[in-house]
Amino acid sequence: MADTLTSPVLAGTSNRPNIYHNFIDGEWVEASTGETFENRNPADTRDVVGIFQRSAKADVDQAIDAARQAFLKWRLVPAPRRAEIIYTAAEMLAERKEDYARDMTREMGKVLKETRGDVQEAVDTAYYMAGEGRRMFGPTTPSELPNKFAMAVRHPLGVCAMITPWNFPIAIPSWKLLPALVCGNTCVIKPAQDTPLSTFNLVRTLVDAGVPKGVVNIVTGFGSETGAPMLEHPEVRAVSFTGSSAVGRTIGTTSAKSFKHCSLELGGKNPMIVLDDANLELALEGALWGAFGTTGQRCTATSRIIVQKGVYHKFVHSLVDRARKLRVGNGLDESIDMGPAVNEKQLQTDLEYVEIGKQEGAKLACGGNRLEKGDHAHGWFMEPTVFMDVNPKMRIAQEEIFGPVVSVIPCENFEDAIQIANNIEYGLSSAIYTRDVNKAFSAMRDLYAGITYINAPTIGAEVHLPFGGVKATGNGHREGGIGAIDFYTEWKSVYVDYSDRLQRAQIDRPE
Ligand code: UN1
Repeated sequence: MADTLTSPVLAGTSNRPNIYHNFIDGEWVEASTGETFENRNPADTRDVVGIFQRSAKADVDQAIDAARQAFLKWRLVPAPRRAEIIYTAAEMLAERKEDYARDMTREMGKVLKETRGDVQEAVDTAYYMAGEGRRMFGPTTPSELPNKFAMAVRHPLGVCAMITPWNFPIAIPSWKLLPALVCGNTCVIKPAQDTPLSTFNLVRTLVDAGVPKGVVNIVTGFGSETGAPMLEHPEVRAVSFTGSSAVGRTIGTTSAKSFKHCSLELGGKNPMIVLDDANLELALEGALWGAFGTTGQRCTATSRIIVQKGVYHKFVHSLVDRARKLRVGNGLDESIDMGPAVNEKQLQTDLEYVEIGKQEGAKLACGGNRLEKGDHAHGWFMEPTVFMDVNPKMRIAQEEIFGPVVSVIPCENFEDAIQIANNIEYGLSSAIYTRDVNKAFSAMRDLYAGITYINAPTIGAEVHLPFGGVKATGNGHREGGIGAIDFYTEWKSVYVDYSDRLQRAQIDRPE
């Protein structure tokens, strides 16, 4: 297996890109279809990052079969031993951080400081999950009967399928793979077709750290051809998906038919409230980072800024001024603030929403255009875009855009702000800027979302806290921290009766 890992690709030449194979049962294998797809650099589409397999059901079945076989042994490896492998992977990932960040910027577009953060998020997750190997606590509790012992233990589920997005191409796979592995599950992962290389980098590290063959498998391809067969396979016990609410609904209903555990992390339309008493400079910095970081392509991106009327004009004016100064370009250049959209389709969606906003009567305060001259000629770039005077009912204030387009909405007071913030289909992240401790605590209680930040933007979740949201953002599960351990384990209650006689719960009671 070591040999196959040192040569996971058919080496490219200067004008022929690398060809990557699926990774199944510790071997690099071609897809049964004989077909492939290209992964191109969104900052310069002349640059082909790699050629990947376009897989179908037969390939998925093979990977699931390998994972099912591997589960028989992996589940019996003591959790602290599994954790040691994950700990080693954390150390290796930290060493490889710069290379993997560069690969990620090249295939996905976000700027280097963010792709370094993405790899770091996987390092953090790995250290946390390695620690879980010596916890994985379950309750022991008194029995109601004498000479009887009771406890609940965590068992792995079996084969887990993961379908991951392109916006956090190492961090999000790590949120899924690492807790699944430490709990004793085996995995088949289908990365987004825009960012498969980053998943290869993560999995390569896990295997180099000692994860045995068949325990983690990668099958690349498109959702309908490669993702769908995972949802229907009877041997898959859990499905974890991060992506749009529309796709999440299909994944949830399909998985339900065979009673799979299903974790959905879906859309967001995250509000940031700025009250009259806020530190305005801090709120501005937060708004720029929250709205235009990752080119607005985060589930947690700040996409609505709800500003109280006393500071509204000053805030919007400064926001527009600062947004215009952001440098847009190739994220490999350290001086760049914002990279391209991930692909042409996403760019078209962003530009369509600019038109929708204009037609709805919102005021385009800055941006709105594609950038296609000079250094931008070969990528999917657009200007950071601010709409002001947005009515909260407008589509640009209700629908997830997933691009660098932010809506500024005026509000009267705190109560009005909370109502606007909550009056939405989604509920992932939320933020409020205020110096009033009473309002801050009221917002912590009243903002209906999975995450609330006080005096910080809507992005920046840490890996040991629950990550996920309410309403159309998910189905009640959380990633990160202990929530992930809950998802990837099944409870078993164990009773040991050492009384040497039949004791009947609920029936044998003292007179
Ligand atoms: C996502 O938005 O898809 O909190 C994930 C954050 C990151 C993770 C975001 N740590 O912004």
